[in-house]
Amino acid sequence: MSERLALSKLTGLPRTVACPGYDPAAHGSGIVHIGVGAFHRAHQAVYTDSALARKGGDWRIDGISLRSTDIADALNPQDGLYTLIIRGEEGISARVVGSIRRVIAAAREPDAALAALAAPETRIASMTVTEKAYGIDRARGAVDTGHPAIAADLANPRAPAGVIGMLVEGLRLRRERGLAPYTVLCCDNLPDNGSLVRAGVLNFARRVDPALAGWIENNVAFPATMVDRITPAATEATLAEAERLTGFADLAAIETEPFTQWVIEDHFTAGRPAWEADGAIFVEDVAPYEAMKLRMLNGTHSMLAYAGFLSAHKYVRDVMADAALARLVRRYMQAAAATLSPLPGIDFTDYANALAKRFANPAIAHETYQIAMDGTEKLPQRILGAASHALENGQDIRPFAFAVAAWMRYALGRTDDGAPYTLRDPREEVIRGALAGANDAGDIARALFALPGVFPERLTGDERWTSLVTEILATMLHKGMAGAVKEEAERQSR
Ligand code: CS2
Repeated sequence: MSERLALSKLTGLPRTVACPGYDPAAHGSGIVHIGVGAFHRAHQAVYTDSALARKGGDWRIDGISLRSTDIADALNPQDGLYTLIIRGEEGISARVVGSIRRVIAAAREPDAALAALAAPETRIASMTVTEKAYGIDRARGAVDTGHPAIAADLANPRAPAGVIGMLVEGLRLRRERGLAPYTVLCCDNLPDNGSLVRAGVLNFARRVDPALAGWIENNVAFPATMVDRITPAATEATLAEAERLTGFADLAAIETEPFTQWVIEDHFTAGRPAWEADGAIFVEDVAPYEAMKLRMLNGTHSMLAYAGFLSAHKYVRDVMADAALARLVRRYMQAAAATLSPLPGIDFTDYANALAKRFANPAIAHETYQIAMDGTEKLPQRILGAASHALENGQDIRPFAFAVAAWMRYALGRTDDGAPYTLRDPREEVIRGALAGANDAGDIARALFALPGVFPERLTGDERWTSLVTEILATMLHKGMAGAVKEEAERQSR
């Protein structure tokens, strides 16, 4: 293996690799980011890198990894540097990103994580921890006391291990020390993510320290954001490619697409980096952008992930090369667009065309099985809200029913050939229990519709919806997924 990438090696990089346009070591940190996964490294860290290059400031990022220690062990010996590989149809480019200062593995150094949140220079606490990590009951705007991290942190709030507990303890320490709070910036694919996290943080704080809750309510900003960049999990091939491009070993390299988008509510009480320098868009209200992205991009992604995985398509690009499935992708986007309120300056047909092109990008190996993960956490905001809207407004519900039937078929945990796979869903056990003894499409649909906290009453209480999902699921069971997809696409062209 070559030498590891590090600050002292930047001058040794080939000219073809773009370097930070600033001296990373000369900038202090101002952001603590929880969840330093591939997505953060392809998105917020890159915007911050560009902002540092163009506008300077002490805005480097101290990462916190909640559970795994791998990313800390990969990035820290590299002085936080990593290679971002961008793969478009036109070719490949590489850039070394310098905005991450260090990563704290909270499981190993819990005090260091809290110290970073409570440090005077920390002005933003942002996060990408995936939907399931929050433990917020959306319907009630309160924490879910049955969520493992919430339960553990409520019992031991001074030594939190989950994201909400950590944000609250960080704020408690700041208040105790007379420091201004940080702005809390949620960058996960959740509707109204700012308000959602605010509700969870306030509710948690109320349970442990009501005076703190009052202080948070009056002083802490929780701007909402819409984030977008298709970023597959890194593989050995990613790391090998980074080494080939840079000449250095890099255990934190990632690859992503050329497209990137970030829409943010400009409400930061303690300042922020000049993210607009790299094209971030600041708006009054993120909600309509978020709805468009969640329903058109992520909803379609989930639909094609279940139908594609079970049609033996490993990658999203393979799904797009399957004419029948590609037609269903188009149909789904159109139906999702019909549930949205108009957004000035955005043509949903153009947006759909751009999405189809991004999904088809032959250079991006995005696994359907990766997107299929955590379905019960993703379905509500991606598919079920749009389905409810369509049902209530007399619009076409069939594309949504097909998507949900595909998820139900996936929830059985075996392919049409009988090969088993794990669902990789936090409710996996519950699903298995619910499906024990379910024999036909009717039993399966009934059992899954009854899962607590997934399907809204508006859908499960409507016979048109439940019978359509059941009917499509029955076709999937009888004809196999590929057969059902073909039949559905033919129906579409009739
Ligand atoms: C995907 C998203 O894995 C998934 O569920 O739908 O990660 C998607 O690639 C991103 O939201 C794109 O911005």
